[in-house]
Amino acid sequence: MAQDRTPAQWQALDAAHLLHPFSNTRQLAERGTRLITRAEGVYLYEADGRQLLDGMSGLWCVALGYGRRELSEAAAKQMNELPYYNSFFQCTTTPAIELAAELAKVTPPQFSRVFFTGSGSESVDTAMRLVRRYWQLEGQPQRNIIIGRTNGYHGSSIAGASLGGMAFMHEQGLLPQPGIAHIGQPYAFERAGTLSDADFGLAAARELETRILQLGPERVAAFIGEPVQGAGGVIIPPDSYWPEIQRICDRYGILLVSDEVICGFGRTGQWFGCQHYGTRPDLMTIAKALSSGYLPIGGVMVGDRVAATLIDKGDDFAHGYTYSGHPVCCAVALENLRILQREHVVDHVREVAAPYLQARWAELAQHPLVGQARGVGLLGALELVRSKQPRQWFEPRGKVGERCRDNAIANGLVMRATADTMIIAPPLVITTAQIDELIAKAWRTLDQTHEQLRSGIF
Ligand code: PXG
Repeated sequence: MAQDRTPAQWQALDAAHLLHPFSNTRQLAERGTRLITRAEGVYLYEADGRQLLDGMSGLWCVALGYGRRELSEAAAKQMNELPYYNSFFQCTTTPAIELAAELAKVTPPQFSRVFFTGSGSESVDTAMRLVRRYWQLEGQPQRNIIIGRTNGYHGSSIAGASLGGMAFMHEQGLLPQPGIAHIGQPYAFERAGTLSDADFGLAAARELETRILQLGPERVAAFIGEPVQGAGGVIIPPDSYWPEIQRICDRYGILLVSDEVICGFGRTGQWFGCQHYGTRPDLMTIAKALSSGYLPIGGVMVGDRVAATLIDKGDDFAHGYTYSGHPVCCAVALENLRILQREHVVDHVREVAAPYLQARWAELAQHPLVGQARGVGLLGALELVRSKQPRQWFEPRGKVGERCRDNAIANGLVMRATADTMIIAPPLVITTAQIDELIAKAWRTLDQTHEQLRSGIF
């Protein structure tokens, strides 16, 4: 497919016709896009054959790595049998039923039902609709405010971008929508000051209580959060944070929504991030690793409390998408779940890959550019700083991170930069030898970036 045009021709066509997500089209056209033409295991290959270790699992999704034939075969088989039908109007398909039943097995015990969507954003949209419908059916329609967090990321739909706390997204979209409030994020490196991590975690969680009391508890419907904020820069909350959030949600009777789009399906070493932190969410949004990204599919796991009200007290739930429960996507997701179980992938993360990655990742804190190396499971972040003691960030924020990311790619490693925080989330099947390779490339990248800074190349 890539052979009938040269890479430069592909780039020119791209520049003429594509609008890329979260990108500056003018700048992109000048620089030229990187053309990825194939992938295998944890490696991507560019059109010229150059190999890149994919430290980001695509966009946090390719849990099983690339090239798993069982997944493409599951898709082909289902395509030939029944490429599409929906679950509207009294109909259903067997892959959707089987996947729903399997999800009930692998998720925490309060979940026995799922509402399927086509993406994480649609899942967040659906969660918002479910939360508000729940309170209407409970006879408390005034309970409609959902609280999210600054710098949280819940997708790019109107609901997702509103619940998320990315100021630049709000500005471009006249957001957030009404009925949404935000509290600060549990970002100890930036916000803890002289507080211990544990005390900061409690203080950050108690912002939720303060906001609930300001708004009036009778008006607050739900709190939504990612167990670990991904797109915001792998913000790992102190261990004290989530139990306190749970206590506050319980105290005021508000619903807890765990956005598991990144943390779900093994990323933290548990099946779901809420299990790592010990919370009992009422709703969980899922996507990405549900199908290892091979086909677009997401869903909302609906806990017993919400399901009972929706079913016992409700009539039609006026919500759904053409591709809710798409049979081919469900067949692939089902096979993906089976492989995760058959190959004990989550155990591999918890017992082998995560401890090894975290031990090696921590070594990077010794680099003069790194103010903090943090991680959990197969997530990692490095804070690039101008000075460690006293702590000084680079000004303006983001330029050094961008350069460091470009250096990483030149060194054959995909890392992402959010401002000056370098982040990784490699495929769950990564081996210890591949982790060594990742660390060596990250180290080389930091050295180069440091050298460029010293010689004033910026
Ligand atoms: N919730 C969370 C926690 C996410 O990370 C979404 C919802 C939305 O999912 P969809 O499938 O609609 O994209 C996400 C998506 C990045 C990046 O650069 C992160 C996401 C998507 C694209 C880029 O870190 N997360």
